[in-house]
Formats: sequence, C-alpha cells, structure tokens
Amino acid sequence: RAVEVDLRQALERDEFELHYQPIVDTATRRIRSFEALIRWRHHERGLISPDAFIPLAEEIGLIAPIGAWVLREACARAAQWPEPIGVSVNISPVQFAGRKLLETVEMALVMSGLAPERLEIEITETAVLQNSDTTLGVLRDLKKLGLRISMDDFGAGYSSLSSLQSFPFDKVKIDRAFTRGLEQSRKSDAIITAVTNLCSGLDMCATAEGVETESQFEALRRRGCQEAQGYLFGRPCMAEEVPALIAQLG
Ligand code: G
Ligand code: G
Ligand code: MN
Ligand code: NA
Repeated sequence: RAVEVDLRQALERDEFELHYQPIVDTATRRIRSFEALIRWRHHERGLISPDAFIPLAEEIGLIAPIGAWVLREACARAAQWPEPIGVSVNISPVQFAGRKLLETVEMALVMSGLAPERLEIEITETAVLQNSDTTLGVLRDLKKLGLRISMDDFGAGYSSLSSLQSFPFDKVKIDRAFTRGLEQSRKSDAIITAVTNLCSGLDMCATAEGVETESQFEALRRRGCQEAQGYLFGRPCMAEEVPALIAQLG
C-alpha cells in the first residue's frame, strides 16, 4: 500500500502538524485550553485528517512514535502560551498497551518545561475497556505526574458509569451528538443536564463538544456545563494563529 510506505516516512519528512481548537469557560467565555488535533500534510495529497491515517498508524505499529511526537510538539507549543492556558492531547488506546506511555509523557513535560497541571490527556471508552487493569495502572501513574485525564466522546460508544467510578477522570467531554440535539430534542437536553449534574457530584469538569451556536452555548451555561468547545469559538487552527485567538478570547 502506497499510503503505508508514505506514512512510514512522514515523521522523517516532518509532514505532521498540530492544529489547535479553543476550549472556553462557559462562565467567562475566556479560553482555558486548546485541544491539539493532528493533521498530515502529505507532499502530494495535501492535508489529511486523522480519521484517514490514525487507524492505519495503530495497525502498523506507528502510533507510538507519532503519539510521542504529538506529545512533545503540543507541550513545547503550550509552554509558550500565557499561563494558565493548557493543552489537551488525544491518546490512542494502542498507546496504553505498551508500558512506554508514562516515560513518553514525562519526557515531553521535562523537555518543554510545561507545568504538568497545564497538560490534559483525552482517552475514549475503548482505551478504558481494553486491558482495563493495565490502563488503570497507567492512568494512576500519569496522575502522579500532576496532569489531568479526560474521558473523550462520552456517550458516543459503550460509555458506562462504572468507568467513571473506577477510573481517575478529571473531566468528561460530552459527545457533540448531544450538543447538536440540545434544542431539538428533550432527550438530548435531559442527557446533557444529567451528565452535567453527575460530573458535579463526582467533582469532575463537564465539557460540551461541538458547540456551534450562541443558543446552544447559553443552554449549556444555564445547565451548569463548565466548558464549551466548538466552531462557535473557533475551528482547529494553525499554531501561528493561537496568539491572536488568545488575545481575542483570552
Ligand atoms: O480533528 P478531527 O475532527 O479531524 O479529528 C478526528 C479524530 O481524530 C478525533 O476523534 C480525534 O480524537 C482524533 N485525533 C486527532 N488528533 C489526534 C492525535 O494526535 N492522536 C490520536 N490518537 N487521535 C487524534
Ligand atoms: O473525537 P474528538 O472529540 O477528539 O474529535 C474532535 C473533532 O471534532 C475535531 O477534529 C474537530 O474538527 C471536530 N469538531 C470540533 N468542533 C466541532 C463543531 O463545532 N462541530 C463539528 N461538527 N465538529 C467539530
Ligand atoms: Mn478529543
Ligand atoms: Na471528543
């Protein structure tokens, strides 16, 4: 497969880049952090989205080196932003299988000088369900470094309340399907309200994904959802554009 050959060379060719999407505090509308989202700038095909190459990278054993690059790059970038603005990084379930993740995260923090409290890692339910004992051990070790852990895409897959109970999450990111339905469907509204209340009872932060309109934002704020992320505040943008966004929404 040509794409496989290219993917194996992409790191050496320096073809990956991180885009950053702001996450705001619903009470103040100010930026709290940015989510780092990888893209592959292919020498012939242009910008390729992660959905089109992350599964392949997982399959052919490249997710560890790519994931390490993501962590180093995101931490180095965030160290240049004004405090306390943080960065969140998506971690593949495959990265949890190896024992190297802890070392990789530690190295990224040390090399960048980023305060651990400013780093967040996002994992999905899949990571929690596969090898849950190993994952739990790694998550506890990561938390000892001082960073925070989010459950990504909550409600989209087989999210279970027991994983909120058993795993040391600091934050729940509510899948954008519920935000989309917020104003049309009583069910989505009830789910957002319930998850937000649940988070508050568990001392976890609730972040709504996919916020595209002012009225969605207002509804989320009134229901006590603490953070919002979505096109209303900005699409994922290049690192060079981040300072201007901070100036505007910081
Ligand atoms: O930005 P975009 O909507 O194209 O992202 C699509 C998916 O790719 C999202 O589910 C996101 O979590 C995932 N993704 C983005 N960046 C990374 C990354 O650096 N590592 C991993 N493992 N997944 C990522
Ligand atoms: O799975 P994860 O939540 O990590 O995926 C994040 C992806 O969601 C990003 O790739 C981004 O492009 C996409 N996204 C972010 N904000 C919005 C939004 O407001 N609407 C839609 N439709 N997608 C969004
Ligand atoms: Mn994410
Ligand atoms: Na998500």
